[in-house]
Amino acid sequence: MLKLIKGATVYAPEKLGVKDVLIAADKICAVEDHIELNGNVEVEVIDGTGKVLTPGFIDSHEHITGGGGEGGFKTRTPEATLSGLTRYGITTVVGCIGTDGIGRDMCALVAKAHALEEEGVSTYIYSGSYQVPVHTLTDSLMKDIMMIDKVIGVGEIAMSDHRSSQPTFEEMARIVSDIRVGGMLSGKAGIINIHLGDSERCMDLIERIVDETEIPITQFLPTHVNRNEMLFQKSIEYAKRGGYVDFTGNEDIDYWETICDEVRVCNGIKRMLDAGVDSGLMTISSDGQGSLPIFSKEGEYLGIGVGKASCLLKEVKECVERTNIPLEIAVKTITSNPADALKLANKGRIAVGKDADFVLLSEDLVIDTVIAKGQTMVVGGEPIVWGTFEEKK
Ligand code: FWO
Ligand code: ZN
Repeated sequence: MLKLIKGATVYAPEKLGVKDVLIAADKICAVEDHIELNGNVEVEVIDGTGKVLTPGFIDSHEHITGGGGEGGFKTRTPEATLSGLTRYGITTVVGCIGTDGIGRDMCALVAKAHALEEEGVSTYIYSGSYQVPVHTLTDSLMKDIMMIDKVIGVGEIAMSDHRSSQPTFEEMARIVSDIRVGGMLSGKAGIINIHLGDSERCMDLIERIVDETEIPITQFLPTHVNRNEMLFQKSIEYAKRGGYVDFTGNEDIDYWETICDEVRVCNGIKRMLDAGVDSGLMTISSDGQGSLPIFSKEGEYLGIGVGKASCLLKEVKECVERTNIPLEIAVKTITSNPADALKLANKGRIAVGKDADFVLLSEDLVIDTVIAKGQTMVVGGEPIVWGTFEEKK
């Protein structure tokens, strides 16, 4: 029940230097220069010498029940698996529903979130899908967030997209106020995760709500801000006002850069830092198991891919290696920043009392060990704990 990670360079995410970290059950109970136990209690020692230790990664936007469908039923994407999260360092995931708010429903989302929690990672969900009115589980959005423990917000609500419900200002203002107050009453973030599409309306509706109502800008978590240059430029100004902005990682940006003007995450984060955006406002999510459909300018379906959870670490690595962003800044985007935005008090940091979620990596950021809620899930980069029906490969 005791684990001692010795001698790793700890990024909490701020760089603490070489530390020993003691874990008791599922909690961090000490972070010191040296920890010696007197030998009369059993402890598993993990050698972190020469390695980097970070908090477990938080993926704030993943289609854990599967997504897709934009090309018809055969383009429904597969659901997430335990090892498909843990092998990429993800120990906390927020599940959402996207375009298909009928074939994917809230009961399945709650059930899948419980399944992954039982298998060993920490899970939360957004109520709803692209659609407005929101497809809730109970008869109201406030009731969903107040009465369903795993619900921490609403999303992904689509706007500025030919697949959205074309929500009005009034509809959006009501959704945000309901989720905010429902969150307040249940001690949760009450965040609205907004899907931004490719249209030139960008985040206009969000800015109108911030400007014309009492809703604070921190109530919003707009995602896909790097999906095109026009939207990205608007999101820099938005972030400078103090709003959170979520980048969608891309495992194959070298290809996507040839077919659209998606902004490579490491370049986008560098541009925002250079523009004076607070490094605590930027998050990266994977859109894992979500579809990556391609449409013509006329909105005609051309083809489809699937988002990959592996992109989180890949994008952080690119930040460090391609745009020289210090690791303690880059790793905030998938640890303390989403934890703060989503008000996950026990997540996102290596500190006494926090959940024992860790990623131990080589100095060139290749995953060695992943620990979730104090349980070792990955060793030597390979899962040792598998989902119920996963093929052990
Ligand atoms: C993005 C999720 C998109 C689903 O625009 O929103 O479709 O329901 O599974 N994915 N529609 C992907 C871009 C950011 C590249 C989703 C997807
Ligand atoms: Zn989306």
